[in-house]
Amino acid sequence: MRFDVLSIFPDMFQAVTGQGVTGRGHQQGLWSCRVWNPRDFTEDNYRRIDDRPYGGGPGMVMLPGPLGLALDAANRDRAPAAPAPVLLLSPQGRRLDQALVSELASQPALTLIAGRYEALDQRFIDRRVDLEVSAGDFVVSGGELPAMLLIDALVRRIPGVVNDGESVLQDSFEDGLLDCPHYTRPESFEGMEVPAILLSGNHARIARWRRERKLEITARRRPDLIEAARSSGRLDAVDLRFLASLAAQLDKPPVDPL
Ligand code: 9D3
Repeated sequence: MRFDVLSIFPDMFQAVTGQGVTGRGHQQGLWSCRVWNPRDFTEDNYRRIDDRPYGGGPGMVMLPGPLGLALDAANRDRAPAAPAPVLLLSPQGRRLDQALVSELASQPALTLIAGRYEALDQRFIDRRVDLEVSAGDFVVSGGELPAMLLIDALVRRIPGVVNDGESVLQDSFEDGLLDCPHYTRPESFEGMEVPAILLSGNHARIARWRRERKLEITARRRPDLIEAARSSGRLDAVDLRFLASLAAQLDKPPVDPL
C-alpha cells in the first residue's frame, strides 16, 4: 500500500515509518509513505502557505495554491498508476472507525492531506478532496496525528506487518466486542492471583471464560456495542443466556461500579 501525504511537518511521519510493527513493515517494503510539503511548492520569497481569512475572524487559512501544486506533484509521481482517493483529515469529517478502515483497506494507494491552522481554503476542498475523515470528537493541533492513526490502522492489516495474523483477526472491533483481561507471569503479583481457570489447562472452559469476560466488559463499558452485535446476529444462544444473567447484576450495580 502506498501513501502520499501533504504536510508542512514531514518529520512527524517518522513515527510510523521508523518505529514498531509499522516501521518494520516499511523497512520490508510492505508499504510506502512519501510526504509532500506544500511549503516546497510556494512561489513567493516568504514561502507563505497561509493567509488571513476573507471576511475577518480569528486564525489563518491554508492557501489553495501550494496545496494544489503539492497534490499535482504527488499525482505525477504515482502516474501511470490509477489515481488515488484524496482524504482530508478534518474535524468536520466522517468519524474514523474500523468499518471505515476496512473500506479503505482495499485501496492500493491513498493521498492524505494533513492541515494546520484554522482551515483550508474551501475551493481546494471542493475541487480536490474526495472524503473528509475525523479522528473523533476532540481537538488536536493539526491533521498529522489523525493521518498517522489512519496509516497505522491500515498498515497493521497488511499481511506480514503484524507477525501473528490471528491477533489482527482477534482485535477489538473485528468481532465488535472489547477484549478480555490478560495475565502473564508471575502467578502472584502484589497479592493478586491469576484467575485459576487460566492455569487449569481446560481449553474449552478457558475459551468460555474469555468469551464471558469479553461480553461482561463490553456490556458494562459499551452497551452500544452489545446492541450492535445482538442486532447483527453475532451473539449465539449461549452468549444471550449469559448476558441475561449479567443484566440482573448490572441493574443492581456492585459496591464499586466501573
Ligand atoms: C474553531 C473550530 N475548530 C474546528 C473544530 C478549529 C480547528 C481546530 C483544530 C481547526 C483545525 C484543527 C486541527 N485539527 C485537525 O486538523 C484535525 C482533527 C481534530 O482536531 N480532531 C479530530 N480529528 C481531526 S482530523 C484533523
